Amino acid sequence: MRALVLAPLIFAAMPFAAMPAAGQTAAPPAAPAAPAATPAEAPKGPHALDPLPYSFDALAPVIDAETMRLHWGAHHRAYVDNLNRAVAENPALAKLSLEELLARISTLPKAVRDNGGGHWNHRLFWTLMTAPGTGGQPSPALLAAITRDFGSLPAFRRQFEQAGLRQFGSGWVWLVVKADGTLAITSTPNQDNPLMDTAEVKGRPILGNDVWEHAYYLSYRNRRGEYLQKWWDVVNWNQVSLLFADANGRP
Ligand code: MN3
Repeated sequence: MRALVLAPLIFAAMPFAAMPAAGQTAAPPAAPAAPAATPAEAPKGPHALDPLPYSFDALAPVIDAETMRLHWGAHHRAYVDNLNRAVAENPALAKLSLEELLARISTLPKAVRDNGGGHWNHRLFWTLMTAPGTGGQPSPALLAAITRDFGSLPAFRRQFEQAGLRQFGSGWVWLVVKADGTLAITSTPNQDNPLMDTAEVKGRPILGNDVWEHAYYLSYRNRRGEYLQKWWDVVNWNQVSLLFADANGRP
């Protein structure tokens, strides 16, 4: 009985449909027409969307899987695609690194500012997080600098949360190493960041949190303060400590 049941499936799988009958010519299957509303495909480079360093659900319950899927797969992807479109229009810009673009952003088109910032910010952001409770603690050197500049680690966290809450509308809150080696908390609107020549407080970000609603709205609705508090559970202090050491070693 088994062979009788399987036989039609085996025949169905054979590529008869691809073989022309006698007297006919094989026509290639028609390609489906592209929907008229689809924009032209973005150039493949020079900028690229890297894979997330963990699964979509790795940060749950602090950040839910659907938020991560949309945030990385739709929002970050759009920044990369639109940045590539923007630099494709200007070959001189296509030769510059992302950080070289940010350093002269005041001279560049708004599309480069919005999407170049969006790409740089999110690329850093993914690396600053890890599964809840696995991110370790600030290194002794970083903890000493935080204590020196903010009083204590809890005091720093409160000030960082407050800066995130005070950022009106969409933006980011940052911990930066300034040129003089001190730490500062700052926030920026939209997709700006402290590497841009337009930034009020300039420095190298070693920690940053995205306070756009797309970062938290599915789980936290309008409760940005709750998101900022719970976010500490997924902060990857091991990575932040490496970034601090690297920033301190820069000229
Ligand atoms: Mn975002």
